[in-house]
Amino acid sequence: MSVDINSLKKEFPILNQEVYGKSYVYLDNAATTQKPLSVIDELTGFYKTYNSNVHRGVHYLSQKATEVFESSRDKVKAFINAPLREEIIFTKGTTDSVNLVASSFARSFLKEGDEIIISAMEHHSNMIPWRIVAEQYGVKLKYISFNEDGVLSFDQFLSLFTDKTRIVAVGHVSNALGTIHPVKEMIAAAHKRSVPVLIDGAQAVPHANVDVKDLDCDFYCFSAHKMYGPTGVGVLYGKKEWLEKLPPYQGGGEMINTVTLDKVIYNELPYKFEAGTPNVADVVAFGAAIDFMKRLGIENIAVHEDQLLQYAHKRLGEIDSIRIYGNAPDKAAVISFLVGDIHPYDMGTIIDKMGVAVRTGHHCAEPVMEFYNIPGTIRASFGIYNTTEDIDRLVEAVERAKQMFS
Ligand code: C6P
Repeated sequence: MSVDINSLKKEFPILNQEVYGKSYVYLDNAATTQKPLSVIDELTGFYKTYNSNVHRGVHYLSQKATEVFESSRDKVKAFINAPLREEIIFTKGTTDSVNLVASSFARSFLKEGDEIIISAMEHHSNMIPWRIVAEQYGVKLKYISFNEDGVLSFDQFLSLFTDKTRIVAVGHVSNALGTIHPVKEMIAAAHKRSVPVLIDGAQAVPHANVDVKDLDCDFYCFSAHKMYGPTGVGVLYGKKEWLEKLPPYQGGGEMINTVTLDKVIYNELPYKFEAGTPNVADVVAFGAAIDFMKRLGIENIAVHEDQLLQYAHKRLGEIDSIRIYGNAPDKAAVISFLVGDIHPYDMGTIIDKMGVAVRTGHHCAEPVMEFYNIPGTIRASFGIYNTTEDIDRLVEAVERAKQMFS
């Protein structure tokens, strides 16, 4: 690729420190990515020069804050090729976006005996909100199953539809196994049966070109902090026709047009779903994160991460007694594994002492671990600043930990 990774790394202050006296290898990007200086500077710049509330003031700072805040919305719209800017709702993150849809959709469109389809591989954020509304409204949740390689069964998915199916909610990329699901085909199949689809794109938008118009999804959710942006900001993309039909999620300032003691008229989109003072500073910094990703080019990011993934599969695959979980033909930048009978927490702790950060545990996808009958995995996940040398350091650390346990 055209980007020089070693000079790119210099843009990330956190990666240029030593941990336990060793240069730091950060391989926990699926949990959150590190932030480049351009994002950090945008965030501090907001507080230093134009901190103000948005959409409320006629004064200079409020106008300026509103302008930059709204320009982030335009950047998000362009980044995912959404048809309309009012289809971009700022939320706290993917979890908040899914909860918004589940709660509002249920209030208007679900009744006892209805059915919802999700997959058994979902992150808890795209499972528990649906379980809550299922319990509340007497709705049945049906699960798309998957095989040993971590591939969803398309035929079984199709067999789950009945005339009671009201919505499908599925991840674009599994955070636990890295599988890229065929969401475009799944959306087309659901639409053929007049069923809307929500996609949890938390692990897709950071790694590949996502075009919501081309996918034709009804809702798409993601988080800024996995895209080199700040925590506390996420996006709900929703088709205008759906967002107009859904009732507001939360009540408060900004989401109303007129209030009298007898009557409330809600605000137009997207503000109907943005009650209260939004996270102005982080939305502004999110705009800088999108600029950063666009500067590198999402295709370049995807190619680089795919090379890292292939290299990691090859190098880790050479380790005796390793088991890799998630061997789908289409995978994103995640590799989950266990070595012998070493508990993932033990392995993760030792690897950490060697200056390599990975995630261990169930990755908020406990049913996936239940399927494989394991307590959890060690998960390495890659970002644009990782190199094959980082993977060599991981392999070396795993080998040493293995020796310590033998
Ligand atoms: N996964 C991981 O280490 P929030 O926390 O709202 O930004 O994102 C939740 C979420 C939803 N869907 C998927 C597929 C995800 O991977 C995540 C976050 C992190 O895998 C933290 S558990």
